[in-house]
Amino acid sequence: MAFSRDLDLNGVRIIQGALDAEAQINLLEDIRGILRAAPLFQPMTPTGRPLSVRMSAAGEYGWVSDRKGYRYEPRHPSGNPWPPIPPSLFLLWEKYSNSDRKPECCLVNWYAPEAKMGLHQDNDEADLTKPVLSISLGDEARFRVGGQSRSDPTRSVWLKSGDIAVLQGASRLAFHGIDKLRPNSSRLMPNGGRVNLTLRVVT
Ligand code: MD6
Ligand code: FE
Repeated sequence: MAFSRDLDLNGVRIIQGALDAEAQINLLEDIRGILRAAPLFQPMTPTGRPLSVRMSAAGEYGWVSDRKGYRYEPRHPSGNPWPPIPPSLFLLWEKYSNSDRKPECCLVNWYAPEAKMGLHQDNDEADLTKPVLSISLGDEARFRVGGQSRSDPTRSVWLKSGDIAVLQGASRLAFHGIDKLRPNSSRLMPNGGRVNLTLRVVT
């Protein structure tokens, strides 16, 4: 907390060092709790290709992708409701989101060392004036941000464990993605990899 630093990447606010080592360890325990109730699954594009990240969620809604398309669902593919969003994450939302509404989804993205995420916009939510807050844990990842058109120029930054990014205002609809991970760059998780959490207002 003491040595955080703010950065602007094409309108995305990046708070480097938002979570200290202890907060990261505690948050990882919270995530393990979520994944016990709602195990990671492998999303598919509507054309049937697997995404390289594995996903789960907490909250009233989780984001899923399969042959039927991309959407929010009130249940895990198992049929069970998603577990609740842990209190620690509501606190981070209050601190960094400047939003009068609470998040209804905490999407959990798990990256194996070779996983990445192509440039995309997050626009499946009903109210695009509400921010999306993203928290990174584990191995460093190169995060790329452009503008509201796919062809707009992009800039990138390496997100480290404990960094937070906030897509808000004009950057809420910015194209963004993860180019690649830097393997073995964090000792938070024994076998490496990366977890990204995104908190969203869905309805
Ligand atoms: C990631 N992040 O950091 C991918 N989406 O693994 C996202 O796709 C993202 O960082 C919406 C808002 C913030 C994000
Ligand atoms: Fe996204």
